[in-house]
Amino acid sequence: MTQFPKNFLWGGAIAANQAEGAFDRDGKGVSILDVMSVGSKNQPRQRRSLDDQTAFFPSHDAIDFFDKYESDIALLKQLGIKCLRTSINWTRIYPTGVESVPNEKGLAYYDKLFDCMIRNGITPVVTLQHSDTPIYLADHYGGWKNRKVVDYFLNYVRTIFKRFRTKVKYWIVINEINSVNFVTWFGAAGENLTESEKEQASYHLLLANASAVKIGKSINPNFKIGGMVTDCYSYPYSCRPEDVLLSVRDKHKNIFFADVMVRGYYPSYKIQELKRKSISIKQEAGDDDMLHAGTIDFLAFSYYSSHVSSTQKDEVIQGNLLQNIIGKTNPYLQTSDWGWQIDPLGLRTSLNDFYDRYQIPLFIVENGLGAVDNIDDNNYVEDDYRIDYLKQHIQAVKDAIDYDGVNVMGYLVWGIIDIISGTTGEMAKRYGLVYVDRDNYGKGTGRRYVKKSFDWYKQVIRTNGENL
Ligand code: BGP
Repeated sequence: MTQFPKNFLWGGAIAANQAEGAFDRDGKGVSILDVMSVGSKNQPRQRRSLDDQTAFFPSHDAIDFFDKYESDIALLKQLGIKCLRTSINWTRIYPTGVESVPNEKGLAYYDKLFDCMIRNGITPVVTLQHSDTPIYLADHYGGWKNRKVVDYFLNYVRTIFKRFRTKVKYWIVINEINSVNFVTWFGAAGENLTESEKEQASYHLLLANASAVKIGKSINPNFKIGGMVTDCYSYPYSCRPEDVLLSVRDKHKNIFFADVMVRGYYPSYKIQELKRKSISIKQEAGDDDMLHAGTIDFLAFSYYSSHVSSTQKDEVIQGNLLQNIIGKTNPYLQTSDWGWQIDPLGLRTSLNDFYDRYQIPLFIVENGLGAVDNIDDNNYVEDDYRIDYLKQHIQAVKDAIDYDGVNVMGYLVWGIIDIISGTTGEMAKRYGLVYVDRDNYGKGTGRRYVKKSFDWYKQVIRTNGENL
């Protein structure tokens, strides 16, 4: 009989900016995401002025998790999840990022939230930065390309680690650190980084990640601190040697971040690339030691889709906002309503690939299906398509553990309660096992209704993955 490990971390995940709302309450400052308007499958979110009456900003109310966390956590207790991943919004704690004293009301909110989770038997897994850099740091410092942002971030990190030293054990420093490769809000919001600024920003993010690990361990040696990437496994489109080599190159682009976080130094392929492009990274004394000292305890990753590397660029997938990391459509796969290709076996391949390379515990901290749900007259959603997606992906994890011997710590369903989409800000792109009555423009009662997938996942957890 196939067995998931006894203490397998079954759970769900959300992020502060996509769930909390209350964007200006209790002294919170404005983050980059708070000025991003709603987009759609074909229209990326755009930076707009806060007083622009024609713009709708989904993060401002999101799903009101800020006020509704107690009843939401009670619902998640019924689901039986062992852990919930959420993030701390940096701007609740340091509204502009540069204050010397943290905002006590922001800290008090997360005290209440974590206490509530713990009371309900749900272990918090906490991300320190989930895309919500203070807008002040983006506008006045140019975002992560500026070294000062590392210092401000570490000031915030120190505050958080000290405050929640005894409440939180599992930490993820930066959400999808490799997404600096393809989203603009890592830089000065709305502005594209030049290649050398992007390399400098990547360096700062990696340095911040390593320093956070070091700081965390000095505050509580029992902390388990992970680094996180979005998985970008890329198949060669064909066995043409050119396609195969391109898939290696594409892999380097993304796995570079994991290589540094796990191994503690820049890999030789990156060093050669920087030389070739005459890009020199500005470093300071002691940085190399810091990268080396701050390696991660586990590698966390999000997985939604595999990708294809092809030297023939004629068939780029349309509608996927991450398309600049994608070559061709994979003819063997189906796509979601938002054009993301569905590939459960790809998850197993990725797990093997990561584990072969690093031999450290892996944590799937985001996986799920963003789909259009139709709620019936009885307020019920029969989301068999979601059950099917999750079932196949969990089966792939099971096989990776049982057959391939991969060390997997846990599996979290992304957007366990419907939240706003990260890439488009839409509410209609739903991942949840709980339906939230709210539309793309914030209209609706905000009431929660369990979907069919809720009961399905409940029995998966109850049987520790035996009944899929
Ligand atoms: C990841 C982000 C999440 C989440 C997820 C799904 O990149 O870490 O914040 O948004 O993608 O994306 P979306 O919500 O756009 O479907």
